[in-house]
Amino acid sequence: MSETMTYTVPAIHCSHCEAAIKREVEPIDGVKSVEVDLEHKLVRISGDGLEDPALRAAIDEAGFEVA
Ligand SMILES: [Cu+2]
Repeated sequence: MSETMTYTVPAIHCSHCEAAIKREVEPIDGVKSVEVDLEHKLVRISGDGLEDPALRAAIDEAGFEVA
């Protein structure tokens, strides 16, 4: 079953931020798509069997804090 998790990441502001987050999050098991909304500072992750701690850790690994 597919699900979507949305995180608010206030510090994202440009395509480099977007690329950094995608680079860390996309390889995670079950992740099918990562959408970064720079205007609203949101990261939407869709996939199967997503685990919140792993996604948060990946965003952190990219250098960003989840609000
Ligand atoms: Cu940036």
